[in-house]
Amino acid sequence: KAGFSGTKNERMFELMDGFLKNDPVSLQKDILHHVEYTVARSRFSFDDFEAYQALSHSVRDRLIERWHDTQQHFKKKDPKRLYFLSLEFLMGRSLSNSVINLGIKDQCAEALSQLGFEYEVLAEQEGDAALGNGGLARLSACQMDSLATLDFPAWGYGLRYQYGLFRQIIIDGFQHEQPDYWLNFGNPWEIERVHVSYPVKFYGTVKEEIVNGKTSKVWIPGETVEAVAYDNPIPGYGTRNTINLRLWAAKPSEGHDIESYNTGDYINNIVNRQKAEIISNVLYPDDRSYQGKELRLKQQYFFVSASLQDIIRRFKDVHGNFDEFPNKVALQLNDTHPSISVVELMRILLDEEHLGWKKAWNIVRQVFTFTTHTVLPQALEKVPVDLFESVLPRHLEIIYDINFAFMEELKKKIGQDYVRMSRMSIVEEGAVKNIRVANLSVVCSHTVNGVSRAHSELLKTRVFTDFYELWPAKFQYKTNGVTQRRWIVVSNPSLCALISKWLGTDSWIRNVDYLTRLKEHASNPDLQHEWRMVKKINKMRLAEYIETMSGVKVSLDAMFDVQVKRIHEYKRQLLNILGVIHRYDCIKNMEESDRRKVVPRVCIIGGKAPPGYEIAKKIIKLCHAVAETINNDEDVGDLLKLVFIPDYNVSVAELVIPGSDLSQHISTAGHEASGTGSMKFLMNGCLLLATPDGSTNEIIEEIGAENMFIFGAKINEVPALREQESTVKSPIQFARVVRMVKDGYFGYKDYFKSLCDSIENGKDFYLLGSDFTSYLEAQEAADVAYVDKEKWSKMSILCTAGSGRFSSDRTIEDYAEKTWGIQPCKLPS
Ligand code: Z2T
Repeated sequence: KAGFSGTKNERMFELMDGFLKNDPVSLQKDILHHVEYTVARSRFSFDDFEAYQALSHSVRDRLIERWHDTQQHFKKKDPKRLYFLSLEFLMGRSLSNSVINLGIKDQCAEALSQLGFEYEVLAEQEGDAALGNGGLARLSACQMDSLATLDFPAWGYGLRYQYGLFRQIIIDGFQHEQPDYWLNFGNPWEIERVHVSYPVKFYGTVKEEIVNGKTSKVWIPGETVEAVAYDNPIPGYGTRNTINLRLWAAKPSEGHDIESYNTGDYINNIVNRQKAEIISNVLYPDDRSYQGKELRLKQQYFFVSASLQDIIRRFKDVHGNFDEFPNKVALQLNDTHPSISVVELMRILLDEEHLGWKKAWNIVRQVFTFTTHTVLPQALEKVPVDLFESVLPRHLEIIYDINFAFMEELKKKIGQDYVRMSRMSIVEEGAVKNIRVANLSVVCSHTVNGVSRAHSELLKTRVFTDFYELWPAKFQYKTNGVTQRRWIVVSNPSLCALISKWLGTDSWIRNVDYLTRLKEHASNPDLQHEWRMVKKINKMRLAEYIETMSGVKVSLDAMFDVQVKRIHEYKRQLLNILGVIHRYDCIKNMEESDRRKVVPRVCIIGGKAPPGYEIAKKIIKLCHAVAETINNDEDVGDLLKLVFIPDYNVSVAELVIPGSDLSQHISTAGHEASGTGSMKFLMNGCLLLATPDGSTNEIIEEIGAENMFIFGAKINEVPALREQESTVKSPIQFARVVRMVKDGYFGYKDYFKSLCDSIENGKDFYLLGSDFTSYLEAQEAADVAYVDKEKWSKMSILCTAGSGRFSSDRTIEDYAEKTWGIQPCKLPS
């Protein structure tokens, strides 16, 4: 007998002796406990991976404690909550991030070293959670970190893909795609909630029914799939607040078609039902082209439907009707991908809650906020009406009703301007009728955000001009930011320590404004010296990695010049490669004696091409072909190297960015909505070589153009340049390097023909030719600056010092105040 006679809760409190402790001995006990009972290995024999698992479970336990307290606290306070809906989250590794945010890294390292393990080695055992493509998805991850750190009552919702973004392998210089089996070795960072699940309906028909004397629509589905929740705790830094990222997985649904089991074909029935899981199988890897695929639409609706059911259940636990809904719920649409949720919420309010149209519509328009991430027309989702009708018949009806109401409203404001009305319509008429998802999102959201000032201008003047004229106040922007926790503290511990030492505080990790105080020391020779030492350490790490990955030995004295991001024509990796060819050509044609004056360079390119994007794949092959020639040319030696880093992802970025001297962000002006890579490089003291696109102009304002290498046409010059493009001859050096590729100097002459054609006079849509001369000038300016070590160090320090505005903390504070209307809800410590 336990010898206790109180209530159940009293007994619980008595048994609980506080939270898990974070001293090394307690951590060791926990690790060994998990080795034995979770990993089920003997404590006398477990390897690095098993140690990683045991450590992760120990860290996870601490996350769960905080998660419980945070959710309990939110429930008690019932604040307005933000629900962040995104089809993509690029979380990367969780262990390294969690130990930093929990503040237990040193304790973990000490605990492990006595057990014969090295923390850094274990952290590298973890594979990336790559449930996203690129900038948009990593932005979601950075924003979740800021939401947690700033104590906002927020939840993220997304899809738990069985396979994340494909793995890129390079064979003979060509990209091949392989599935990302990220769940095969288990995932200690998620908590499966077998009891949190909702049915999601597809297909079928719509019927009318009389309910309480009113006609009501009833959707009779043709298929039902179950959505099961997986919770991923997101810890804040320097706070106990730990928020939730809830990802949905598709499972066959039980009980909905008992009938089909009685047909006798038991085996086939099971096999068919298993197909439900396809919905959450795989992430679409084409980061900005939408071909109206049925599976994609089903993915979108699946996660939206489950999330809204979850959100409404939580709301109804506390509230008896929907009057308070807009005061308690903010729904953030991360691009158009989750936009079907506006229609789904309408459907729930109309068909299930039986609210009148006016009341429902009024609620919907108060809760949604929409952020768009692009200006590229091919990225604007359009869903064929036929597809919609088959998959979501009731939703199509509602879209028509929404559009009707919108058109009536429009007529009142602008009169009978049918041309303009047809431009603004949610339904696109034509040979194939389409739903314009972007228009739907703009009409139904109370705020439309761009991701940089320049992007917002383009939205107003080019993409949503008609809407801007109608509702100018709806259009805002929140310049993107990245989290300094992951991009300095986790990925660059040496720089982190150096910054804190010189500022005399580590407050900048929570309040990035402190970073500006580095400016006062930018010319201090001692700081400059230590700054260079840190860079050297990071360059050594990177050089080692390059050697193991590509076999190329690189000199640490060379300037590491890096372009890492998804491969796209508009991002102009081709411009970079042609610049490298030019540099190579110059070195080849130089007198021996002049070669001594050349500033040595290691040019590094990395990124994945969308699997179906042929030109992008050719750019990767060209990079390898050029590298092959240059790296094996004895005339060149250490003066120039070109390396391609395969399978670029978040954890590779954590290694590459701190080790770079210079980074390139060279999109044709007017194409990169914001760009966030540049901000990570900036934080790590890497100088930027960039076009005045996306967020770059705002970066110039913080850092000063004199501390950057800016070149190329401006956004407003691009349209005219494009017009003239066929009549203006491209510069002679440009023609020369293109000729070299065309003539087969790097082999694969026929294969590269179409690539060369794509930048030929008259077809050079992204204006490589027109920007080439100023690109080379900017590169030369970088060479000159690099030789002057003191000057370069000062510029580098000023980059970090001025990077504070590009913290996602600033972005999130801004969203919270101006778009979502939410307040912090901090756990008492
Ligand atoms: C993406 O990563 C971005 C835009 C997209 O438009 C799609 C994807 Cl997958 C639909 C990027 C932008 O290209 C980049 O400029 C921006 O910084 C990033 O989103 C985050 O806003």
